[in-house]
Amino acid sequence: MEKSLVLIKPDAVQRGLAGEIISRLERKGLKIVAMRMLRMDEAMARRHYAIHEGKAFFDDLVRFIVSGPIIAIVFQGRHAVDAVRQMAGATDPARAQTGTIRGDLGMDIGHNLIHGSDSLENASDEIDLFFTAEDILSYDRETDRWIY
Ligand code: DAT
Ligand code: MG
Repeated sequence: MEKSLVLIKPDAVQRGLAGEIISRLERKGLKIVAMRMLRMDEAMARRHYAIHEGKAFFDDLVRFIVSGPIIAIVFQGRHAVDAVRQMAGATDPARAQTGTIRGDLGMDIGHNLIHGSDSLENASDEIDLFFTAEDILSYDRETDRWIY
């Protein structure tokens, strides 16, 4: 099944919204298969956001993501990459639809609460930046047969 890397960003941790965000993704049916809390350093942040290097917002983005603890989570499920992106909503919370995490909980593009991988290929690379193969747990949930 597909895996997606989710980051609960520093603003969400500071605002006490980590539980709310994780809960929404769990309630959808996505399964947590790895999770850790950490504070990214600049080198890790630059690697994670390498595709944005050179853009006007890159330095602010790196400064923001290292500004406090984050929670990195691997969510697994059918179409997990798209499911997380849809639930996160548009990049700018001001444009994100009501019902999405960013639309419901955020105000500003520089404080948009959550990262979700944008493709299966990027998900795999992003997961490797935060987790080893042994960190990813494979297990069944009794509820899975009621989700699929
Ligand atoms: P997403 O997080 O929706 O995948 P992205 O990959 O295009 O968005 O950009 C990564 C992060 O960079 C995004 O979550 C917030 C920040 N960002 C993107 N575009 C921005 C902009 N125009 N101004 C300020 N920050 C921006
Ligand atoms: Mg992105």
